[in-house]
Amino acid sequence: MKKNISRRGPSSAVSTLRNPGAPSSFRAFDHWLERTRVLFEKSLRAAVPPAATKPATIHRAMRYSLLAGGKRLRPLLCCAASEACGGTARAALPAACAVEMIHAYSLIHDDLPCMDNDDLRRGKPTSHKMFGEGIAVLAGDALLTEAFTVLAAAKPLGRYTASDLVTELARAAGSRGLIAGQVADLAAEGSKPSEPALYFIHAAKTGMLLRASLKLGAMSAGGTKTQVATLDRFGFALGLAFQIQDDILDATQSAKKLGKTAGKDAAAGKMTFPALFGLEKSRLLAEQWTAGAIDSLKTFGPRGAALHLLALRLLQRDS
Ligand code: GRG
Repeated sequence: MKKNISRRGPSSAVSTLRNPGAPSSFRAFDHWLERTRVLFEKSLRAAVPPAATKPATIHRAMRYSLLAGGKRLRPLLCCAASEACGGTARAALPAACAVEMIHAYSLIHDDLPCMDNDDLRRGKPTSHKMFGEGIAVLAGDALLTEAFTVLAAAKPLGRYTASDLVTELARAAGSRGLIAGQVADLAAEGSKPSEPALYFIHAAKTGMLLRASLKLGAMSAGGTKTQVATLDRFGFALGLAFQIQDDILDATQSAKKLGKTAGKDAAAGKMTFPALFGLEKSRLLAEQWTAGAIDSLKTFGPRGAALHLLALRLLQRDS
């Protein structure tokens, strides 16, 4: 897997994270978040068949997991990337829905007894607890498949075709992307923690879909090859920062706060950043990767503001 930023990220930029700018830019960002979420949620509800569509069980199960909330990070990145390249959030909606559908499928399958065996997701019973294992497997399969129907209907601007977008997402979700990360994660359980293995798992499991979300947003807007590559670098660094923070929260927050079982990584002997580096160093690494991500946005100027503030918010989150 290509790494465009050094392992530790540029530490010189870390201090700017603690003094990110005027509160007015945060207010504008909050409005952007609200507007973009409303636009996205409406589009997502329409992207999958209504719950009563036969066979109703599968459509109820798909909608149960897909419309259960969550941060909507991937669609927000997708819309912000489109805007950073001079496009609109609306232009990125097919891609935003497709990446969230892939994300929902991966969570359903990850929660299954044969994977992480979890009962709680986003504060609600997991899919297999609600519908049984068979329907949960099928709901994941259906979301994965339908994501490509949704994306194939995209009308990207300029130099890209819907087929380019479909290829990009299929690569990120496939056996050299998300699946590779999950395979490495399964293989690593109970084995001796190693830094290269840890980086690989997180760059694949978390990073690949974040990178694809950004690239698809940029491609939807007809962004240049340089813009797409820059957002890919941003996504790589952001993915690591996000996952380190996720590991820290798993080790330090309650299940009530997280909406999912807490402390599960340590109990399962998972390879995590706190397990390998301790909490203090993990916090520093999360800051460094966030700073590295933000640093790569310079060429976008003010158009990169939403991505910049999204990266900061992710670092500051407590759930
Ligand atoms: C295909 C089974 C299968 C797995 C692929 C993506 C993945 C690998 C597994 C999902 C579980 C997991 C812990 C992934 C790491 C990425 C991550 C932190 C997911 C949670 O994403 P958030 O925090 O979730 O964005 P919300 O609920 O906010 O959408």
